[in-house]
Amino acid sequence: MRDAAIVLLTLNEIEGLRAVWSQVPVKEFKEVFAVDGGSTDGTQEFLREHGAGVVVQPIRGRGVAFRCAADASSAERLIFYSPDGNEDPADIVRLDDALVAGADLAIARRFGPGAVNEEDGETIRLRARVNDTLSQLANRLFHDGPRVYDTINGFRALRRSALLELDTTVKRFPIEYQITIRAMQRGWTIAEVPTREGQRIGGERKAASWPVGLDHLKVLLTELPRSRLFGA
Ligand SMILES: Nc1nc2c(ncn2[C@@H]2O[C@H](COP(=O)(O)OP(=O)(O)OP(=O)(O)O)[C@@H](O)[C@H]2O)c(=O)[nH]1
Ligand SMILES: [Mg+2]
Repeated sequence: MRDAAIVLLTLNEIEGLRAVWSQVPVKEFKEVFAVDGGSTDGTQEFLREHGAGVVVQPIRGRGVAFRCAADASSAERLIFYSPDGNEDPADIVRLDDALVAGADLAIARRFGPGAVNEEDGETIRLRARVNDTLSQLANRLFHDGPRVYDTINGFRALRRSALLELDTTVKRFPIEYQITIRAMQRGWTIAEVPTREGQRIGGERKAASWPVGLDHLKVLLTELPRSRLFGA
């Protein structure tokens, strides 16, 4: 049994959840619970029926959800998994293995050698370009180690104590970017696992592209005082 928790992040994901649940490796993990942003589509009921705990957030936002998870769990390691079809449940174990092997932060990367993201095959690939720009900036400004290809993906794992130590402030989507940048600032070991991103199954996207893109830039600016530009 792994001293780790699978943390499902859910906000009205009943269709995706039904599709992926049987592939989530629940038996191998000490804890499996969801942090839910206030679903009204049966997501919470499905989870409880299948033996998963449900922590309902006091206010919405993925950043808030990460903090709720750290407070609610007593496992050593946390693997964050969004059951909307984008993330391959087979990678849950791989991410935990990367932590056990010594990484401080493990990220499922949708870019770089051997990886596939949902825009591959399309011509414009706007989201991939924005992601690449954000990742290149983070690497140049904050990182000494090997290139991190996917600094913003939510499918990731870290020790609960590490998440608490990072003392994150972001309440909404760019929480992952802040976690990655703060890990880079501390010189932590970041491991990436190549993944195949699937298409969303049902439900609706919650991350509106432009506002979320700007929120990422705000995170970058907030973290800038601890960057190479200022001698860090
Ligand atoms: N707990 C919690 N989960 C959330 C919240 N907002 C979004 N999520 C979940 O976070 C995951 C990612 O959100 P998405 O809307 O799929 O964002 P995305 O993956 O960039 O968008 P798509 O590519 O369209 O799937 C999903 O499982 C959502 O249900 C929130 O406020 N609280
Ligand atoms: Mg998604």
